[in-house]
Amino acid sequence: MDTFKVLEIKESVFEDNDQQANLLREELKKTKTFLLNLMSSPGSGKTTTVLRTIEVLKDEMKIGILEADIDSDVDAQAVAKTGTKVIQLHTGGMCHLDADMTKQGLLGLGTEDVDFVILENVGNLVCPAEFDTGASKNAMILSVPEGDDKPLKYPLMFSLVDILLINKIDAIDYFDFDLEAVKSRVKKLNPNIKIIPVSAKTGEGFTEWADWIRREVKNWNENEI
Ligand SMILES: Nc1nc2c(ncn2[C@@H]2O[C@H](COP(=O)(O)OP(=O)(O)OP(=O)(O)O)[C@@H](O)[C@H]2O)c(=O)[nH]1
Ligand SMILES: [Mg+2]
Repeated sequence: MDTFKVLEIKESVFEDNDQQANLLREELKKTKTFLLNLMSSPGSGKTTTVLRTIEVLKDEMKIGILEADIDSDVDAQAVAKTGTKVIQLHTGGMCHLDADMTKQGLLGLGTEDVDFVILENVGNLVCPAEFDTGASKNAMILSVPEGDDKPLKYPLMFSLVDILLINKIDAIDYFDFDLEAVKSRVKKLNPNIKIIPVSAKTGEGFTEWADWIRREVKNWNENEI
């Protein structure tokens, strides 16, 4: 028997997504729930990163996961195996989540006993960046095999997020991927961004990533938006 719900989320009826997003952030602030929106292209390693993040932080935080996909429940199944609270969201063909859809997911998950939620957004390097989900912070992954030119071709997501994980760094010797060029391209778009090279496969970089999460969760619970 499945240990998680699959929720078919409805397209939002709200016209002003930014307003909905701000309202959701205020609610999350009141309930001391830190919501991290994790975005990237399909296959760059979101679920693998979620699984390793759970492994590192599960003993110190109550974690919940929202898995958003157009179809299937393989990602929620992988998370459910760890015993972590998870819900699978189906977007009905949409390639992003907006604030109202995210709120429907959070209601389905139930956040009373959760203090850190990761929303694995739909795999897409463009659409998800166009909608504020109401998240406390936004993170993205660029993986080495995708190429170092992606910040030049798809600048929006890189310019909006708080942190960039450069994943599959274990595979860098097999690709023409100029790490320093990526860093400088991204910093030009977003001077305050934090960049961490990681491998969700080997765990490289996850101490720094976990430290960033701990710090942001603490800030979220102690400071004003
Ligand atoms: N070598 C290497 N492979 C990785 C790493 N992280 C993920 N992978 C592999 O990349 C593939 C895709 O990883 P996922 O975690 O499913 O990627 P995703 O972003 O969740 O994919 P979607 O949900 O389909 O968008 C899998 O075969 C992973 O094992 C890594 O750090 N190094
Ligand atoms: Mg995934």
